[in-house]
Amino acid sequence: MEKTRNRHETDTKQNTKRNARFVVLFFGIIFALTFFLAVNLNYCQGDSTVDISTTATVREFGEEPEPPPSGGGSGGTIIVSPGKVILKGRAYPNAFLTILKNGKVAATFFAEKSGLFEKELTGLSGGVCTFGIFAEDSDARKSVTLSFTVSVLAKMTTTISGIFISPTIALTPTHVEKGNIVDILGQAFPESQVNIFISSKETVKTTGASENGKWSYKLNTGFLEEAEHKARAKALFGEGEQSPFSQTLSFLVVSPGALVCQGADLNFDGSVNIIDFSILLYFWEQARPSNKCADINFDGNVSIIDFSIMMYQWTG
Ligand SMILES: [Ca+2]
Ligand SMILES: [Ca+2]
Repeated sequence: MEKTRNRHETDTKQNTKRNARFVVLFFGIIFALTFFLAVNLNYCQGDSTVDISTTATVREFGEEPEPPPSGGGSGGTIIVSPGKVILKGRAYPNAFLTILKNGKVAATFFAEKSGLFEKELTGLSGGVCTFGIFAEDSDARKSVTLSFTVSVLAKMTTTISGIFISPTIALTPTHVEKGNIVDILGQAFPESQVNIFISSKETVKTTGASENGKWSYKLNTGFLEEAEHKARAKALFGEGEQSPFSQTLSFLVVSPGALVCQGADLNFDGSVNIIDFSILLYFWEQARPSNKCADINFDGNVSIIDFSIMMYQWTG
């Protein structure tokens, strides 16, 4: 009986030892895998990286000294050496750039006159960070924000290069009679090619940015339907480098003469009243009415929408 109990205890001890060895081995493998991934993890991702050929490289600081311990740090505190991130790429001459780190402003600075920029962020604690960057041109127009997620490693320099800031864009006028010109303009990296994409009728127009980064295009609206259209641009430089799309702006093409209309005042007498209402009724539910002004919102039909605009502008 005693023997059996001893054997049982011996077995239990052996099992416990075996289990302990197994646990040590298991966590050893997990630790090794985690370390391996941490060292090799070096990637960029995020919505905006689809369109930019951004690359990230990581190197060790080398002989950089350890930072001094923070004031008052008690003994036994593990000092983690901060990491460093360098962002560089193309913007516009003297563009005002803002870098966001996890949604908060981390740095602001100006691009060079050449349009190139480079910014070093130091003292970053290790871990996965999402960086965003956008530019403001000399006329205070903003680019879209590019973002990328990178793994910042302690004592390492992560370089994110190949950032190509999207062009800025503006257009005027936003209401244009068919056949008239819409001026589309903005800034991009100097001497890059600028492709302007017009929709809903998918069309690409090409122009070039000058030495000072400015670009413009006079779009003749003769080929567009009388409707709302959108314009956005992207810059191309060198061999295949291209920026993401700019912001998207819209403009309305209306029929020739329609812009002389005075809203719901269909007879131009300065009031919106029963006379205008009777004109509206005359053209009620007509598509492209001969009196263009009766289609108050220029959507191609005289409908309840025009009536509601008239009620809103009603002066009596
Ligand atoms: Ca009137
Ligand atoms: Ca209408």
